[in-house]
Amino acid sequence: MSGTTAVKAALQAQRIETPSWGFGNSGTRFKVFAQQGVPRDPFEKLADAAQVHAATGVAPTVSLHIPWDKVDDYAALAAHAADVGVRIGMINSNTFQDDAYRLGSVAHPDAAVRRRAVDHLLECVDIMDATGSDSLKLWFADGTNYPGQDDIAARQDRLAEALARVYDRLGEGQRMVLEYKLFEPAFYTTDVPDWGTAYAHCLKLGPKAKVVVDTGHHAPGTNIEFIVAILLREGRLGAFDFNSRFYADDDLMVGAADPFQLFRILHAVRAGGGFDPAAGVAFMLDQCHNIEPKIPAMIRSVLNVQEATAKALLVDADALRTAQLAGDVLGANAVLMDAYNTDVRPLLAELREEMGLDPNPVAAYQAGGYAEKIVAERVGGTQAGWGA
Ligand code: LRH
Ligand code: MN
Repeated sequence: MSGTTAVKAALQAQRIETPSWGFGNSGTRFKVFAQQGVPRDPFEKLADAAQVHAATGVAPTVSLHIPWDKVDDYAALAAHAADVGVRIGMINSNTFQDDAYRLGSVAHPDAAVRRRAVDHLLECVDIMDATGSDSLKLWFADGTNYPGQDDIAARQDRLAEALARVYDRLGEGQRMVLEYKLFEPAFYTTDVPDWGTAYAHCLKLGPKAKVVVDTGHHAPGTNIEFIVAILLREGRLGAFDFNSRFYADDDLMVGAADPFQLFRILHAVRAGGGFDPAAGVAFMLDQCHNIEPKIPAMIRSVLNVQEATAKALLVDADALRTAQLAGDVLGANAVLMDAYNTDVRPLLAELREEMGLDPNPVAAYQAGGYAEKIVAERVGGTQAGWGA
């Protein structure tokens, strides 16, 4: 993309969705460290998300997770979102925490359990209607722990049947995005373990079904930008769940563990036309801030995505193509590395000032006094968490 002006325009048009659950308490099976000032309900989560948007200018939507964000009046929740300056984004289903789901949900051997799971997914579409959300995000913990525990193909049949029921319920302008994950909580088979399985189900369902790439859901060493390039080429990349990891699904801040990988992924997005709003790719964060303060971590994460995006947009595409077509291996690699090694922070600081924002959003947030305010105000009640 030639010219700083065009790069700035693309950065200003970028939209990064924050996860409501990233503002609540989270942890591991070993411990959940509660933090003072954590939201007690979805209304307070939206207020915190509004701080991230106010500081960065590019995070206007918040993804909800049901039942973690269950309320009596979803229209009131959507109105509250508007009052604080954000909108409700994707609706995430949850068929991984009920006792009934020990052996799976939509792939469970028992039809009654499958019906229960499908009813929840259909309820999530009702919530999309009530909140104005256009996307249902599906991740299934379904799988097995031991060879022979269940029939692999039969579970795929059950999954396909459930997905078709939900697909048929989608209304005008609504879509569903299917997330894959290699393992955990299942440790032998996972029913949607990789992009190929998710893609195959989406193809069978129809054009309103696309794939979610969660950057923490692959086997170590997986070339995620290859998957991104393929899904974009097929028009089936629906969304990213951005986070980073050193080992497994660590859900650390995006770009923290491997900023070069994030750059390569966003370069593949750019090369595949994924930054074009018409491509319909949603850029979301899906993280857990187990030990770090949650709102500054979310702001830092948005900045990490912006920095990697700016570097990807600064790649000299013409020089790259020329070198690639000439078989100039080192030349082509150098074009990419020049962009990656560019310090884009001054450009982003300048853009923020042009957007009327503080060039240093984290410092601006910390100077604003909101952190102290919520610690003082949010006394009593039950802090939000995963409820597991
Ligand atoms: C599963 C996952 C999925 C969400 C959950 C919070 O690991 O990535 O996207 O439902 O985290
Ligand atoms: Mn995810």
